[in-house]
Amino acid sequence: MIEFYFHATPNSMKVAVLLQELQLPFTLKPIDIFKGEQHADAFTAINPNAKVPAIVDGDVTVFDSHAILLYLAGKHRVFVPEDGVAYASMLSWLQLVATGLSPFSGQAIHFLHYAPEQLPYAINRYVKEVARHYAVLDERLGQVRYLSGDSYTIADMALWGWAASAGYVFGADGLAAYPHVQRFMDDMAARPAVQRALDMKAAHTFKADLDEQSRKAMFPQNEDA
Ligand SMILES: N[C@@H](CCC(=O)N[C@@H](CS)C(=O)NCC(=O)O)C(=O)O
Repeated sequence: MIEFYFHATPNSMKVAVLLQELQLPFTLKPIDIFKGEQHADAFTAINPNAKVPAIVDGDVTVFDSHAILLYLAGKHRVFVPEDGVAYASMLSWLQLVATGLSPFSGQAIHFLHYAPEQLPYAINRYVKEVARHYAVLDERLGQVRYLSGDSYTIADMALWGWAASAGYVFGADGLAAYPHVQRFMDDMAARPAVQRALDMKAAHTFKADLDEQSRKAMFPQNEDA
């Protein structure tokens, strides 16, 4: 049975949706990154980069959310278009989320909510880059139902993971400036697998205080500053 190493974070939630869509049995292995559990030897043996998500599928270990999406969808031959043109499109959007939306959103949230001091330059840089990525995604989703065109793929699950947390970047306005992304999110919310993933998240309580223990665990580079 698949072991799913997870925290209630956008990158883990991408994988949670795929596992729920596949309806495969899996064992949930919560890793509380606020408590530093990502640095335990047992977990770094699975992901040497000490971050969630990761999975163990029999004798196969996969870490990094998009590697897991590609591995599971490829293995089960679903949520990946067979047509070459649509497949290339899916890869392009998947990677835009992997290398653009995901890290810029993560850094925007860091500088807005977690950094020990408010740095206007960093906040402006990252929030504007997140906004720019959403503008690109909004234009695309104004033309097609799903990122790769007509079919629902792992690229959509990847987008959902971060777009569900857009409020942490844009505040109360959320995705209001991106109506096509909002339409996409409404479609996603209607999927039973997405609701099951959200129920799974709600059923697990993780440490919430960003205290000294959490800062040391997640931002060890600040210890040297
Ligand atoms: N590129 C990785 C990023 C994973 C990542 O940043 N995970 C965060 C949670 S969303 C984490 O584990 N943070 C703990 C830490 O940095 O110590 C992926 O897509 O899986």
